[in-house]
Amino acid sequence: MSPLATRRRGRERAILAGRAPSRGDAAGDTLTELRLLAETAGAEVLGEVLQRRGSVRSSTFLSKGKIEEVRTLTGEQNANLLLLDDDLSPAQNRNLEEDLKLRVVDRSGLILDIFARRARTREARLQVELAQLEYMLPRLTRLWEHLSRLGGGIGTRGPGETQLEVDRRRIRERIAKLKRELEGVVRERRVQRRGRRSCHKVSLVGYTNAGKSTLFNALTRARVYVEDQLFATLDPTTRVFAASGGTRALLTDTVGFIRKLPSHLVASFRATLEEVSEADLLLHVVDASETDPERHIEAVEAVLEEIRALHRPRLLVFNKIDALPDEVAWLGLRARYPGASFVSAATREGIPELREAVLHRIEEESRQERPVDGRAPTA
Ligand SMILES: Nc1nc2c(ncn2[C@@H]2O[C@H](COP(=O)(O)OP(=O)(O)OP(=O)(O)O)[C@@H](O)[C@H]2O)c(=O)[nH]1
Ligand SMILES: [Mg+2]
Repeated sequence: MSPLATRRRGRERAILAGRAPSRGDAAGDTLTELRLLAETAGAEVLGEVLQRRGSVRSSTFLSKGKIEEVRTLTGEQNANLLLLDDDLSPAQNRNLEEDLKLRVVDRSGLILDIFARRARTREARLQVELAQLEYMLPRLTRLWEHLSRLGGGIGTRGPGETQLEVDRRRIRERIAKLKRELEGVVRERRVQRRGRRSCHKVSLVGYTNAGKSTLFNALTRARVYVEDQLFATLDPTTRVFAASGGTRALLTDTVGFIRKLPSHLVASFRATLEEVSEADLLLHVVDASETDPERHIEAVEAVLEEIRALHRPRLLVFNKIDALPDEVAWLGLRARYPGASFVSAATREGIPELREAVLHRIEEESRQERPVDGRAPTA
């Protein structure tokens, strides 16, 4: 089902394309994330093409000149895939593929593919399949329109259209079925959470690869999966992480966010993300060694807004301080984010202080908004 699944035998040979950085952006940084995504999806990156901002062509996204550049590179490198850093409309995707005679996968398609590879549990599989089908539905229409136009005339149009209708109906039926199953998952999770109502709930959120799972392990002594790849975690895991003087707190590790996370994914990961929107405190984990942490912070806040969790109490936690280049970088961050915590989940530096800060904060929050039994005030 995944866009890249058809050619998994050999490694995919990919060319990347994206928009050149606008003034003020770190140069050379633009396609770094796409390269990581491509590699996480198992592709080999053989070349890159950058298009000037503002020169997007509505029919193909890439300008004529850039299409020729891609064509040349593809020939030279014997590439079999073009990966776009942006999202394409179904029509742009098809036009580019036709013009280049090359498979084209956009940013959402690529992220969906990675999620599909990562999904292990029933819940994650249901959520990813739903997002994939929603993504496919409008593209399927285009595909059949395209085929019936190619064949043209008598004998092809009828069956083409009929087949399209059949396929669409089957996909819609499957979508409806997945939604029903996911409703069941949402209900199960709600029941589970009800059982934990007397505990304070803390959720880790942050950009993918920020070190959330490593920090989760450091705070709870659990051993969840940690990997230097994007979207290592898809399923939420919850553990007790602190109990002092009657304060019981649970910590949840969950899926990472990314710039332009496909909205189908956000919507279908509702069961997973409800953990976040109902947390008493969010620990927003940021990779301190990133060149532009603010960009990641903003991307995470955009997703929090989408899942209606931006209003939850939040604590900013800079992780990987061991990987900061020098003292100046460290002081710069401290000055810029005075309320934040600074830790290294790897060396455990700052972990005891973070634990204290979290406990202090949840006690403060609960004094403000709830009576002692842990339920929200009724009035
Ligand atoms: N140097 C350094 N590396 C770290 C630290 N914490 C995590 N890492 C590394 O960062 C990478 C990502 O860590 P994860 O804990 O999997 O990150 P995550 O935020 O859970 O990522 P996803 O689940 O993919 O969203 C791994 O290679 C970790 O070893 C740290 O404090 N210092
Ligand atoms: Mg993780």
